[in-house]
Formats: sequence, C-alpha cells, structure tokens
Amino acid sequence: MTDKLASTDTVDNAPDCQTNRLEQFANRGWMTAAQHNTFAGTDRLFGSEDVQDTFVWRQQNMDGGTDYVRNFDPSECDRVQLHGVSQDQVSLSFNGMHTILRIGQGDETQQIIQIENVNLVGERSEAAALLHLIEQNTLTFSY
Ligand SMILES: [Ca+2]
Repeated sequence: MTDKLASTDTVDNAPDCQTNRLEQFANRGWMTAAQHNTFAGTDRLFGSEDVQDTFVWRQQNMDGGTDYVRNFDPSECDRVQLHGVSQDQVSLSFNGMHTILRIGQGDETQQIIQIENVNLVGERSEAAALLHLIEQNTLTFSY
C-alpha cells in the first residue's frame, strides 16, 4: 500500500506542507531534502522519491523559455520556489497532461515551468488552485 499520489492524481489530497511538514517527515522517515537550482537556458530537473525536493527559480535566470520538472510529488512536499517575482505575475494551468506555471506580465513571458505528468489544478479553478498551492506551500515566493 502506498499513500503517494499516482502521477495522474490531483494535488487535492496532498498534505499541508506548511504547518505539519516537519512532523510528517519525521513520521514518514523522510530525512532528506534536496534543492535544485535553475539557470539561464533550458533546465530539465528531476525530483527523487522519498526526498523533499525544492525547485528554485531566480528572476535573473529566467530566460523566457520553458524549463521542465519531472517526478514532482506534492505528497512529499516537493515545492517550487520563485525568487524575485510576485504572486500576481504567476498563472497556473493544466493542459491535460502537465501542469504549466507561467511567470510573466501581460504578453511578456519571463519563464514557463512545465511540471510533468502531474495535475496541480485538480477540480479547482486555475486561480483557486494557484492560491491553494501557495497556502499549502507547494509554491513559495522569496525576495
Ligand atoms: Ca520528491
């Protein structure tokens, strides 16, 4: 038996990664966390099973292109951390296979992040899903 999300499941049953995260890790024996930094150019990043992965984008490295994340598991509190951008510059969508985070304003796209084979929108509207991701710390902002 597993309590992991299948790749096509939604984020709706993911834990609250803000308030209970450390306890969850202790209870589930997760001792490992990993940070994955992105750079200018196309990045292809991979999360690891039983690791709390943090994927980091800094504004100065956003190149207007698309970066790709695989093995993203919100039930492990994997997260996307954005530096130098604000919440109102981010939009969220699901294209039927992948979750797409777009960072930009108006017609100008600073970065597309494709989170592969996971649906982080679920049954919510895209705007409500974005807020939900922020509330449960799956998407975080730093300055
Ligand atoms: Ca992971």
